[in-house]
Amino acid sequence: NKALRLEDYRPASYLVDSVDLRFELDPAATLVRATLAMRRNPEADAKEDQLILNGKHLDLRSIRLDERELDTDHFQVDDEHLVIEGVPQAFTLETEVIIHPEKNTALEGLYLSGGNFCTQCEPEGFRRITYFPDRPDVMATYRVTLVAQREQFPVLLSNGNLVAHGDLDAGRHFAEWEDPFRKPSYLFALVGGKLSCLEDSYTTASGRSITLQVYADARHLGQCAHAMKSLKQAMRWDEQRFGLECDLNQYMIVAADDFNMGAMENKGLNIFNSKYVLAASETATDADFQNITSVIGHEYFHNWTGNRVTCRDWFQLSLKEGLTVFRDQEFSADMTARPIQRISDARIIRGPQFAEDAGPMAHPVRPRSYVEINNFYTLTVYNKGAEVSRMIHTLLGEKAFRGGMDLYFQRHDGQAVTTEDFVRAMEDASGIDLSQFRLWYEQAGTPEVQVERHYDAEQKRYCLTFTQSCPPTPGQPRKEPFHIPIAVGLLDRKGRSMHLQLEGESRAKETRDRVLSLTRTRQTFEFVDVKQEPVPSLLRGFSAPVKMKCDYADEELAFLAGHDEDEFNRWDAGQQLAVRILLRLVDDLREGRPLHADNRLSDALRDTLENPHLDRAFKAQCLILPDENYLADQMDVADPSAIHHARQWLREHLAADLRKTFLNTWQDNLEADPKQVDAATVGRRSLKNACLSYLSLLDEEIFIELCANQAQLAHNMTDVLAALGILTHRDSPQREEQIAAFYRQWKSEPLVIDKWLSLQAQSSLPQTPEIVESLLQHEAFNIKNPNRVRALIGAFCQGNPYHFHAEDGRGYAFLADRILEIDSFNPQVAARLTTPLGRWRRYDPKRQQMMKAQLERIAAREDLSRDVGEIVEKSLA
Ligand code: BAL
Ligand code: ZN
Repeated sequence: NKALRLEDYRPASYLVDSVDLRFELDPAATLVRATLAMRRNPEADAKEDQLILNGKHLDLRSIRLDERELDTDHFQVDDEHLVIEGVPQAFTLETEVIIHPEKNTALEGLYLSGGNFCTQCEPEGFRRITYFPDRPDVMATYRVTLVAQREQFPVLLSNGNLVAHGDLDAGRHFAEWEDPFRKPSYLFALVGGKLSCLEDSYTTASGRSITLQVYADARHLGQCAHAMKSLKQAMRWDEQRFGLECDLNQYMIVAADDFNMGAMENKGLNIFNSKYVLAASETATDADFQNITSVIGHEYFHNWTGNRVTCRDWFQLSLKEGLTVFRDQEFSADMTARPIQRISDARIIRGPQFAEDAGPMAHPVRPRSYVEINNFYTLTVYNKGAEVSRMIHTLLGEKAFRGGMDLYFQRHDGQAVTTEDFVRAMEDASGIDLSQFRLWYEQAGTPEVQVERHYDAEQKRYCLTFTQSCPPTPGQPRKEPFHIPIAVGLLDRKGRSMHLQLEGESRAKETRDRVLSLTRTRQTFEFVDVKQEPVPSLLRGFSAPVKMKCDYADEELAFLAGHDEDEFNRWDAGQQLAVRILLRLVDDLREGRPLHADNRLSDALRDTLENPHLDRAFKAQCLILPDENYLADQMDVADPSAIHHARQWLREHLAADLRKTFLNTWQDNLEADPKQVDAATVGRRSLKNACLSYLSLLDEEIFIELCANQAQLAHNMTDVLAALGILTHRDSPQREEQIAAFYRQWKSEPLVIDKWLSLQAQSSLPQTPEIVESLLQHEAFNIKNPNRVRALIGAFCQGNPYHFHAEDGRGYAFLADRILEIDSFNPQVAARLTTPLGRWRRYDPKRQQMMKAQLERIAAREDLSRDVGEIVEKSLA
């Protein structure tokens, strides 16, 4: 498996001006006729007359060049390419191929989901549909004709506008679609099947009316309203924040049950994993509703950041993904509550993204090489990429950032460009030099920033000295210093933010919250006129994706948790305190010492819960202790068992210590309208359920009864699942009853059954591994469906570290078996599952040996996919 390198990029030899596609849709054998108007690329280096097209799993029927049938002497075909010799400067190429959607289990290209045709072409699925220069810098206009049996496939959709439709012979009908915008092949889409449609319209800021359609199967049409509402909110938001208007007459969203990704931004025809479209308060949690808002926003925002301006090559993936995640995070923050959104963004970065940075697949936001591009749709490219866009925003400020975005579109609309083009637009619009900042795109790994502080009481001066470093990552043993924006505040004894004046600045500048630019390896910032020794609030709002290390005393963390005006840092101080306490407990457990409680955390949580000025959703966030995976990442050698027991012990201790406060808070928030999903109601629900989860740890049967009642009687999925989640960890008759009752009630709703599978997979009960094995055989489980796989296998192997890392190695063998099984039909999904095994170096020698043995077993498989092969190979290197 050969790696592709960024430095080997060359412009395409031939371009495509227009594409005419005709599909005769048949599940077993679909005929695809493609007519491509092609010409030599004046930008191409070599002047050879050889045309190389991508094509995979295609049965070639015929080729015509300028209407002349080519015989086999003039072309060669292998598994991946069609090569035609001696093509002219400009020509028309017509190919006919047969493809087999029904047999397509990889879910790339054209396949069937629930009996409907749908497509997934990003990044390289179009080559499974027809022969084509399948790369994002080849952009063309598309005209698409879909032909199918009317009764079986009454709805026929593709990108753009419907220009003709009608009946044909033998019960067939057709629809013809034209997309006026030039686009890369990865944005092509078609859908065909029995679908119902929720329709609405949207009037843009400039007064154009756009038809909005959300397609789903008929029985789920009642669950599409939230998606539609989110779409309209996203359209308005992008006009207001970025001055970007929808450029289409018709915007379609289709819900598909079988989907590798979350959703796909195909021009005018977004195809979504149904998980990110369908929601009703009886069937979806508040988190599901929020995810839908964010993913609908994300795909819509791609229409400008991704579609109008696309990527030159796949090394530039973060150009569209990082920027679009930043945009969707900002949208969600405006639709809900900014600090809560930021906490959720930071949880992803500091948890799994930092782990990715520290593991065998670590790569820069703009990777330099890859074997299989599907493996690079990562948290680094997406979420760290979003942090990189956010840091540019922080350094430039809103106005200059907006100027940079305007300039980016002005320069590059209709083009396929690079991250460098984006940064240059930001620089040119703002006049701010981002030369050093570019290293964020090029260097992998998580920077660490060590802080030293010094107060000179006599001179009233306060110094913060930062020292940055970044550990080696594969292929990058040494790193240059990054440009790190560090937002800071200084708190006085009463917890008020002090005036901030740096040495050399005039007093006039009134500021209590500012961003320091750390650019050197070691750098000191000296504040003057500091009347008392402050407690610094560092990296406010998580202003950079770094590990900030400060030698705070526990009291200082508790003080910040009680006073910081920056809500993110207030939450974070509590988390840091909890991490310290938990790691001490882990040590005590490992050394066989008795466990002791630390009152500082209880006191801080009590103060938080009783503070009338704090938002309920924020309080609920403060009650969630750092998760087991995160704690494992903070240890030199992770000990999943000790972590699990220490965390459980601390939760029980907090429950006992704060019983009265939890009970009062739970009672005060009982009235949360089950039908509402507004921010205030969601906050109420999250807080009462967080309290209930603590109360259930007390040895009081009443709380278990309460959970059983809530699981059985609540009319809101968040409430039901919160209660059932508590019960799944308890070996009790109520557990069995409620799990069985839940299944009976929801067995015809696959997305709800995913929740049922996940809860059981994440249980801490000793019988969980057997239960997970047996659920593989359950009628509700289908290993071919990516959502089911993630719900059961993903939840067990990534969301239940205690059992996955069981000392007998059974969890590892279980995962390796599943990876091998799934790899034979869906490599993309199999590759994603491999991550936990790749972290083997983080564990003790015995676990290391067992995890490594499973990776070697996978690597030994002869017909392993490129996807799994790359990850396994890098994990073992
Ligand atoms: N482009 C793939 C799915 C997404 O990021 O929107
Ligand atoms: Zn995206």
